[in-house]
Amino acid sequence: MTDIAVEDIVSLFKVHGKIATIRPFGSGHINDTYKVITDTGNNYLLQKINHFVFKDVPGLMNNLVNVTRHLKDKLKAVPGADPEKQVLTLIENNDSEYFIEDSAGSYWRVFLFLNNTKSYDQVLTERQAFEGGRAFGRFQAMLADMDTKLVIDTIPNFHNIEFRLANLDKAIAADSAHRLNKVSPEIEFINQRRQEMGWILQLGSMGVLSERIIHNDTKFNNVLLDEHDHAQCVIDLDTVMPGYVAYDFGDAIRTIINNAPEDEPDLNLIRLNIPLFTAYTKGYLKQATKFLTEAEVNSLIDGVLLIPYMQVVRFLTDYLNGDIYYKIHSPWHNLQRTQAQLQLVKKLEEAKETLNNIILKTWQHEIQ
Ligand code: ADP
Ligand code: GN1
Ligand code: MG
Repeated sequence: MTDIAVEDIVSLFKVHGKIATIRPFGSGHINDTYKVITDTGNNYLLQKINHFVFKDVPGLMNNLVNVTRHLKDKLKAVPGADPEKQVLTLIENNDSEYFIEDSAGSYWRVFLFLNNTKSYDQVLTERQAFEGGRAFGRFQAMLADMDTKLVIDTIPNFHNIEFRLANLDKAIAADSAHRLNKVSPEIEFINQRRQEMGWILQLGSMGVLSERIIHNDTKFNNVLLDEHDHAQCVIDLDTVMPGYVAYDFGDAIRTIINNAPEDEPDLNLIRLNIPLFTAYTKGYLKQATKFLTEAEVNSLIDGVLLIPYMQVVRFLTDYLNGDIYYKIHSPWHNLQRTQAQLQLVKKLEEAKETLNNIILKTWQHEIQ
């Protein structure tokens, strides 16, 4: 699609000012994102929603309307808070709805661009990690009393490891891209851990853990920091739906504790940064201790192992399926991601006890 066509799309929304430039933005694996700069200083974020991934776009957009409304209402009651800057704002289209479908069947939406913010694919400082923890902890806290009927499952079974493993098994059986012969060690690694990784689901079915509305995609680049590195706004709300809090904790830690990018090709560079882990945990528990049960606190460490493992399963499944889900930058990108996340699981397994002690010590400190 050319720039002209993207401009036409923007003109279907109630944006203020004349468009100066539109350029691709961000490093997400799912949606297509553009920054729209206008001559008024009001900038916008245009997104083409990946409707192969999000099959019920009206349902998804209804979630976003309900979640952002709930968050803004909460913040209105907090002295000094700024709901316009701290929560995503959807822009209406000319028919006062929040998305459009173009003639090619693609779906588009527009958010207010939050100026002077930054998102990081990798965490650089303890301050950033602490702020990320605070942001996601507060996010969960603010959604704790939201009526679950107001959000649909935008991707059913999203973090259900049994479902993800069953999908992998289907991909192995089909071997549609003829890549199975390249991935025996990875499959063996996954198989050795199938049972233990079902622990959170088991705790759920035993009634020890309950689902809450969580974010479900807490990688660090889904929180915007301001120019002073204070957390400003949690973004990428497409997967906000019921799940266990350990999933959000684990997904955030996956990106924070790793000194290397998610797809690092040199496995020797994948090392754990414990100070960043500690800082995130402090920020998170500062906000979340007030609503977490003891069982949930005890489950956080399981999320730290489970979510990178689930990424191994998901990236490998996509590799075997011929790269139909995630955006890729090379034909081996999904294999590279698989191997990097697998290495991270190995490192996390070695450090499991140390990490859990940090979680429990931080929690003890918070409940005193
Ligand atoms: P994806 O689902 O593809 O990850 P995101 O919604 O996370 O898409 O957006 C991609 C990137 O765009 C983010 O990582 C962030 O850098 C930036 N971004 C998203 N929303 C905003 C916003 N409202 N203001 C400023 N930057 C944003
Ligand atoms: C995708 O959209 P993005 O890039 O924030 C994926 C997440 C994965 C992540 C891995 C809807 O997130 O579940 O954890 O890639 N989102 C979806 O980087 O599948
Ligand atoms: Mg994102």
